[in-house]
Amino acid sequence: MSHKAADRIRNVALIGHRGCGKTSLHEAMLFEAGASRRLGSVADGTTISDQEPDEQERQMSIGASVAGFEYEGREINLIDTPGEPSFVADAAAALRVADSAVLVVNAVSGVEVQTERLWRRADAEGLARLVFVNMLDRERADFFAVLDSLKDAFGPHVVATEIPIGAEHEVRGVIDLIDLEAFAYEGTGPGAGERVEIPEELRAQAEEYRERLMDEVAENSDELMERYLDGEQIDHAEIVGVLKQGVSAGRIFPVTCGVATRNLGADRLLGALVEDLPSPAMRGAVRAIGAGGEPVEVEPDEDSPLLAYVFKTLADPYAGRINLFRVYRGTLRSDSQAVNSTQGEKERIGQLGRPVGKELKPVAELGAGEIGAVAKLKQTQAGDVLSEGREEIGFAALELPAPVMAFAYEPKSKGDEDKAAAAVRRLSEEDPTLDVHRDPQTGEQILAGLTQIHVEVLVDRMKRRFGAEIELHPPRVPYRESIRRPAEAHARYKKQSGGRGQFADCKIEIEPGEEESGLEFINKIKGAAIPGSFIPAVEKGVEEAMRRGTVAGYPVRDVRVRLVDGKHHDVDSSEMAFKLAGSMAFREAMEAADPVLLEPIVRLTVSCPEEVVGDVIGDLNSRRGHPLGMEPKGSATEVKAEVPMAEVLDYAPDLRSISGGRADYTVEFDRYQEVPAQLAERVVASARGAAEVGA
Ligand SMILES: Nc1nc2c(ncn2[C@@H]2O[C@H](COP(=O)(O)OP(=O)(O)OP(=O)(O)O)[C@@H](O)[C@H]2O)c(=O)[nH]1
Ligand SMILES: [Mg+2]
Repeated sequence: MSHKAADRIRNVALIGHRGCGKTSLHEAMLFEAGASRRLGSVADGTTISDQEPDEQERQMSIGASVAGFEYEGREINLIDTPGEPSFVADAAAALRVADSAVLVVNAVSGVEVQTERLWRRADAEGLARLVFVNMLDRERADFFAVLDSLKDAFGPHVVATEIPIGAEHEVRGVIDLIDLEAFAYEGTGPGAGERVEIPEELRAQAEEYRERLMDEVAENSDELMERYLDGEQIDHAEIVGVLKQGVSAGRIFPVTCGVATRNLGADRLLGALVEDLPSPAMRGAVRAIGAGGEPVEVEPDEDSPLLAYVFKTLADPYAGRINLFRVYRGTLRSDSQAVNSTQGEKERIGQLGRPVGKELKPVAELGAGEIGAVAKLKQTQAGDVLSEGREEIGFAALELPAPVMAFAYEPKSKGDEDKAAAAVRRLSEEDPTLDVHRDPQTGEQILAGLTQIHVEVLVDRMKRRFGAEIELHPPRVPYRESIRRPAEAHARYKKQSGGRGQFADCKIEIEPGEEESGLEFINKIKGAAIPGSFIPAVEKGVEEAMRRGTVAGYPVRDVRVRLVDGKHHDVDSSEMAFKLAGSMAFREAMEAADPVLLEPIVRLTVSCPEEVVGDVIGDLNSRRGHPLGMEPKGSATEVKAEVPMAEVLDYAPDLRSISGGRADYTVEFDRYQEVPAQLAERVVASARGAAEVGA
């Protein structure tokens, strides 16, 4: 097996709660490694990672950003990811193609909602992890309290490999616990860390924490454990060797620390990426899925047939579509051919590049373990597999929350429909959590995202990138109407205006039908009261009348209609006349059959921490919901309930505030149910109002 490149590579994702300093740390590491010449800042909008105008305006990362660079003879792909849950798709994609993750934590707030969720994702992908406690310079920063909260959240194998010197604005550097050496930082230039004496007052503490580290390391090697217990001196290389094995196997999670914006500690974190985190070769086979759904192991072998996974698609208005991918096996070359096995299409591969933020550095080839980009593929998009020949291998779909924040949209100016549709299509190529479709019930164009912020960003991007302006409004609730008891009606349509007249007469009986049956039309005419050729016209008339019910003008469903009698005229009867008579009869019968308004009921599944279950259920009750039950699901609790759709159109922001952002939900249509009388009055009044405005 050959791993020419795969030995040297580190694919590392920076993950963490919104605003913990990932982008700043990404910037500092690039600067420290010499991959950029200045230390950009989020506040000035000058970082390599957050290059999109909306990222700079909002001072937050929206998309994942890969920077490939050399450091100490290694090839590092450092992926900055968004912390905002609205953009979790990119964090999930980055964790899919990384071999390890650095979890960044704010030294003031410690473990937060998204910290835990992203940790679990990294765990599910089987990634090695380091923790970086950032913002040591902030007021009330407390490294040791955060260390405890990390242990509480992620278990006893979270262990400090460094501790800070000084605190809050007086933080000066760090003490390395492996070698018991201190480093002080002055200024923010590259290589700012300078070896100094361990401050006397910190010596005892440093030794105490070193012991904890050594206990943890020794647990990973019986041989080392013995010598350590015998009091033998163990050298750096040996400790690091065992530590790396433990880290790679997910048995140790080292905790480092620093101040990203002061470039304090970025150099040491780079060192830790190289020393403690696994290369693709060390990680070894990655799990994929075969044609029959069976697991397949993919070894990072450069000389085997190509297998690459596309993890992100960018819809650039100028450069067209750009795909970011990781090669898992074999080698992909510039100006070659590949097969998109997922879609069964051949693709011409043009110039390959290694991304550094928005720039692509051209390369001739990319081997197993490497991450790259390619522009202008015909079909390929995120989630697809590129291979040499056809391969029956895929990767599990990313687990992403459902887009539940739905709006109806239309272009701001009439005539811009095509432009808006094209923009929406392009954006949905790069965002698997965006759902756009036409609602068959209401006929509205629907755009659904994860949250309000998510949808705002999308609307903003449509305008900025594609010049398409749209307006949003809450989607209409697809109410329906039906009847509660049997009734009958007799209608006659008759016109005598000179020449040939119009005549049709029919008598119908109606009654509630089976659920989901729509219209069941039964012909009970005996003899030739109505000639057979006119019967379909009566049915058509009923059907047309059912499109707008008598309660509030919503479609009528689930009625059985029996045509029992009628009359015709040899000259004056026509299909048109029978259709009209059918409609008239239906409307009259419906009025007499105790008509009702129906509303869609959805099944809501909320996943939330146990502490907020009570509040979630209380809130659902106030929305006319019926809890169906709850059960533990992993570390969360799943609450299921039936709720009228009308009550959960604005559920996303409310659930967010009830749960402190720690809950998710999905909605699924269940059935139609009668609207309570009082509410029905309101719906009827507003439907009448709308009809008048429209008139
Ligand atoms: N004092 C201090 N401020 C920091 C530090 N690191 C980052 N910041 C500031 O904190 C804010 C958020 O930093 P970012 O680097 O954008 O955080 P992020 O984790 O990338 O945020 P998202 O992309 O939204 O998830 C910015 O204003 C930074 O300047 C630090 O170590 N100390
Ligand atoms: Mg960021």
